[in-house]
Amino acid sequence: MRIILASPESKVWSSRKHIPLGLGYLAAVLREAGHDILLYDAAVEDLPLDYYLDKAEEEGKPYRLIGISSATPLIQDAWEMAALAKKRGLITILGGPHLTIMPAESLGPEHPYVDYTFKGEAEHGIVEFVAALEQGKRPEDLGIPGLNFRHNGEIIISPESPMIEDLDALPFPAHDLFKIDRYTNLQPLTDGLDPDARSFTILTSRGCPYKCTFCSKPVTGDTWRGRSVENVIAEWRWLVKDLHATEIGVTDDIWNLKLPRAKELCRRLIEEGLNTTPWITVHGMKVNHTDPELFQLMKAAGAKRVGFGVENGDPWMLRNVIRKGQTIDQVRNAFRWAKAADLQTMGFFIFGMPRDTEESMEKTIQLALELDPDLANFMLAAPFPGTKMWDMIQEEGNVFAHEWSDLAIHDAKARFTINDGVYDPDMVVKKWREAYRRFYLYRPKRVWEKLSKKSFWLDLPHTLANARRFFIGEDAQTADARAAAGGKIIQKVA
Ligand code: B12
Ligand code: SF4
Repeated sequence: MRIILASPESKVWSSRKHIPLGLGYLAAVLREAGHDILLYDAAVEDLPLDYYLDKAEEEGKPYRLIGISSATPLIQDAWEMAALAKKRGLITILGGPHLTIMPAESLGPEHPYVDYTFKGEAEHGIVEFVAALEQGKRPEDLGIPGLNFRHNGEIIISPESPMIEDLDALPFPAHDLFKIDRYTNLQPLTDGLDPDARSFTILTSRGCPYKCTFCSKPVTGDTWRGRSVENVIAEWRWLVKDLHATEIGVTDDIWNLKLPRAKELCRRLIEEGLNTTPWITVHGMKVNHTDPELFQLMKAAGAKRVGFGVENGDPWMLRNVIRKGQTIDQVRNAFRWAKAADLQTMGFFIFGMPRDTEESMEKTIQLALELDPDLANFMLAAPFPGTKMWDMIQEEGNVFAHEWSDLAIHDAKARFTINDGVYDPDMVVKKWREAYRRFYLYRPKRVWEKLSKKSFWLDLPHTLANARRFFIGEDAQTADARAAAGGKIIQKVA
C-alpha cells in the first residue's frame, strides 16, 4: 500500500528542525512489510501535500492512508492536515504523544476527518492495522491494542499498545527516507546555522524511571528499555559510514541510566573508529548517573557537548515540587567533571513551577551563573496533561490557554497561576527574562563570545529576533489576554 507518514508544520516557535524519529521507526517497519512510504515533514517541505497526492494519482498509484504524528502544542496543525487529506479521499490515523494522552478528543464530532487514533508505541500496531486495510478487513474488528475509533456513534478506546520490550528486534529507523539536507544542525542557537549539516538523531533507549513532576513522557513511559550496545553501534555505523552524518544527537530520555552500559557504548565507538563524527546529548543527561571517567570516555568517543537538566537552584523545590531525584552537589560535580574532560556544557533551567517564588528563582539564576555552562537554556514551565504539575494546577489554579498550542515550550508567557496567594505569574516572566539578561548580556565575557562568532554576523536577522524574544519580549500575556483565554482549557475526553 502507498502510505504517507506526516508531521505537520509547527506554528510553535523552534529554532531547529530535527527528523521525526518516531515516524522513521514506523516507516521502517512498514517498509519491511512491503509498503511504499513517503515521509512528509511539513517543517522542511517546499511542496504542499496536494502536490504528492496529485502526482501519485497521475501515476495511477494513489496514496490510501496518511498517518500523522503530533505532540500536544501541534494538534491543531495535525487536524488541519488530516482534514486536507480526508478531502482527498485518504484514510486518516493520528498518533504520537498527544494522541496517547487524549486518544478520544480527536475522534469527537468536531473532527470528522480523523478516522482513527493510536495510543503508545506503534511499530507492531501499525503493521497489523495496514495489513487489515490491505486485506479488506475492518481494523476495528481485530482488537489491535492502541487503536481507537468510532463505532455506532460511540468512541471506542482500546487498551494502550504494550511497550516494546526488545528494542533490538526493531529495524533501524528509515533514516535514508528523510530529506536530511533540509534539516538544521541540532543546536543552531548555539552553533549557528550550518547549511551543510547532515544531522541525524538516534535513540539508544526508551523510557525513564524518574518521575519529575513537569515531565510528559506518555509514549516512552516509566520503564527504561535499553538497546544492546552492539545494536546501537550498528545503527551509528550506518549513519556515519553510509549516510555521512556530520553530527549525531542522542535523544533518549536518559541514555546514561546504566553507567557501565554508557561507558561501554563510548568504548565501542572508539574501537570502531566512529569517534570522528561529533555527537551531543540533545535533551540532557542525568547528573546522578555520571562519574569523571564517563565524561573522559565520551570526549574520546567524539562527544562535543553535554546537557543536564538542572531545573531549579532551590533544594526544597528540587526535592518537594520537581522531585528530580538529584541534589545540587551532584549537579555541581557533573558540570565540573564534564568541563574537566573538555566537553562543552549546557544547563536546562525551568522558571515558574508551582511554589516558585522570587527567592527560589533568584537561586536558580545564581546557580546558572555559578555553573557557567556554555549554554543556559531558561524555560518557562509548561503544564502538559498527564503530568503531576498539570493535576496540581487543575486542583489549585488556572491554566491561561484556550488552545493546545498555547502550551508550547519557549513561548514567552506564563501559562498558569496557582491560587495560593504567593505564586505570581508576572514575577515568573520577569525573573525568566532577568535570567537571560544576567546570564548573556550583563557579563562582558559572554557578550564577547557571541560577537566573536562568525555565525552571529552571518545570521544577524535571526539572532536579533531571538534576542528580542528572550531579552525584551512582546508582553502579549497581559491580564486581559489571560482573561480572554478563559482560565482553563476544557478537557473534553481523556
Ligand atoms: C527528539 C524530540 C524532539 C525533536 C524532534 C521532534 C520529533 N518530531 O521527533 C525536537 C527538538 C524538534 C522537538 C520539538 C518539540 N517537542 Co519534542 N521531544 C523529543 C523527544 C526527546 C524524543 C522524541 C522521540 O524520538 N521519541 C521516541 C519515538 C519512538 O516515539 P514517538 O516519536 O512518540 O513515536 C512513537 C509513538 O508516539 C507512535 N507514533 C508517533 N507518531 C505516530 C503517528 C501515527 C499515525 C501512529 C499510528 C503512531 C505514531 O509510534 C512511534 C513509534 O513507537 C520527546 C521525548 C520522548 N521520550 O518521546 C520529546 C517530546 C515528544 N517533545 C515534546 C514537545 C512538547 C515538543 C515541542 C512541542 C516543544 C515546543 N516547541 O513546545 C516541539 C514540537 C515539534 C514537533 N514537530 O514535534 C513533548 C511532548 C509532550 C506532549 N504532551 O505532547 C515530549 C514528550 C518531551 C517532554 N517530556 O515534554 N522534540
Ligand atoms: S525530566 Fe528527564 S529525568 Fe525527569 S522524568 Fe523526564 S526524562 Fe526522566
